[in-house]
Amino acid sequence: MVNGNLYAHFQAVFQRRGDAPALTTADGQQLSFTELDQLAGRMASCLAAHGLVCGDRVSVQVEKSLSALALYLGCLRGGFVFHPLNTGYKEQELAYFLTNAEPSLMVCDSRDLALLDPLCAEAGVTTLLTLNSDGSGTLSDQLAQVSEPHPVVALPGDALAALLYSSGTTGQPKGIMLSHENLRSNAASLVDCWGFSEQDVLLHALPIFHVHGLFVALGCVFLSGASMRWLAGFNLAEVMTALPSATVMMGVPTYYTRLLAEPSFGDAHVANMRLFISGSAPLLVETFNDFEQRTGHRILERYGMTETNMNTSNPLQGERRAGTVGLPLPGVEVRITDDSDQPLAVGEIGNLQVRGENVFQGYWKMPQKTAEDFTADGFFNTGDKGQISEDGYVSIVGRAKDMVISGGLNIYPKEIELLVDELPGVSESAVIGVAHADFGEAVVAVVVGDAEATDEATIIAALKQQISAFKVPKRVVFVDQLPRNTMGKVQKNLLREQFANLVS
Ligand code: MLC
Ligand code: AMP
Repeated sequence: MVNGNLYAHFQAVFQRRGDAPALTTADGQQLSFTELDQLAGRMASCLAAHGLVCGDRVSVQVEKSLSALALYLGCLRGGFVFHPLNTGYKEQELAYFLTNAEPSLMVCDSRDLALLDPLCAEAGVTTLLTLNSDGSGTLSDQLAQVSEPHPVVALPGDALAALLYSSGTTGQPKGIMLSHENLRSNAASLVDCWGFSEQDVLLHALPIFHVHGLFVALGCVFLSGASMRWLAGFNLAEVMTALPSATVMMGVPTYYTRLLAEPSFGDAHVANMRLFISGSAPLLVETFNDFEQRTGHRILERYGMTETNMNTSNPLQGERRAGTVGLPLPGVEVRITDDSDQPLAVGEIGNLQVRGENVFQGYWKMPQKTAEDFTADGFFNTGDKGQISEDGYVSIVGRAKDMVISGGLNIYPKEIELLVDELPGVSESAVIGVAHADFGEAVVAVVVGDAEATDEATIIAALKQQISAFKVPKRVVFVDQLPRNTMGKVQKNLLREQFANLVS
């Protein structure tokens, strides 16, 4: 029987590629495929030594590094469920994730130990280890003592590989259960569709706590045997230095607008590139056009989400149509329906639903919520509003869910409104997204309150204490009252129009 463990598929490629370089960092460190395989094996042994068994969660909030990558691979290899956390998350956010995911082990940066120690105790997490971006920490100390690689655990394909959280328009964040086969099948499709090969060098500047950098990027390279230029984050100077030695880049639209904003970016940087891929947020037609004009490359836009991995992609060969997210990937069914889940005619706008091996296993400990988001015939309702053209190209035209995407990160207004409403001097608030030249959308809080008792800076400072910086409104504006419809619902579209030019 074929081992359904995603790592077994990666390992077959690692063994084939042997001593070839798997990745090179900005400061010139290199790791071969064999070394990466050995590191993952020792990492899995190190985790198992803490008594972890298959299916146990490992929560990870660390900066991107080679060791962090090995931690992900070690979890897959040992059959432990990888639970990555955005490095920006603060106490309140972390407390919820740890209590809900119930990990057996957590890995954090040493600087956050004082914060995480009590949170782990509260959540019943028995082991807390540290891993710093320079490779130091208690996890690394223990790793240095391990010589025996852990075997690649045999698993069925539907075994859980990762747990990633997504907030919602109401209620608490939901844990999205992704299986080894969800990840493998989707990455295998992408390797095919995007033509990945051993000759490719992917510029990897994305964080590895979200689907894009973790499953899309790493899945494509590890299933194809491509190598990587491994950057700790999107630093414009480092990206420009690394680009000439890369053949493929993946990024959120902000990466492309930042490159375009740099006058010296041009032909010399893209001499070896064969493909620029964008996703996680809408790519403006203007960015697509400007990028083509500057570099001659038509950015390939694709569409996905945490629950489904990737659903559609513009073609490698064939027309990459600006403003669309392309065609359904092989094995992924995409349809547009009305609110009763009835398919709509070609060209009509409705709910975008998907079905296929890419779609997740359900929400962690929320069977009711899972049932609500699937139709009777097994389609997942994405919460995106879409349209499909006569020739099959999908466009995302809006969102049924109240969500802002800023620099490729999702922010749910409800979460911010609940916090703002609690602040002194605030009666009520509405949080919206408005156009932002760098982040695509920026979060703005529209507040009704006592301008004598509070002000913009006070509200922003208070929120910075409580939530990740990326969720904090870039601006807070005061109004006498919020516009409401006859049902009493705040008309956010009017606020978005009124404040459209507030930050751009
Ligand atoms: C950082 N800040 C942000 C932000 N990122 N604010 C809003 N939106 C963001 N995305 C905050 C910082 O904390 C800081 O706040 C201030 O804004 C300025 O920061 P910066 O130095 O300009 O930010 P930087 O570190 O350069 O990060 C920007 C970024 C990063 C765009 C490079 O956010 C990023 O890498 N985004 C990619 C996210 C991603 O991987 N998404 C994929 C999700 S998967 P202060 O207060 O400290 O000054 C998914 C599925 C799919 O969606 O389809 O792929
Ligand atoms: P996440 O919950 O972080 O996985 O975000 C997924 C959401 O990002 C999707 O439901 C879409 O709303 C949005 N998204 C991802 N890719 C694109 C894209 N290419 N164009 C428009 N929206 C996108």
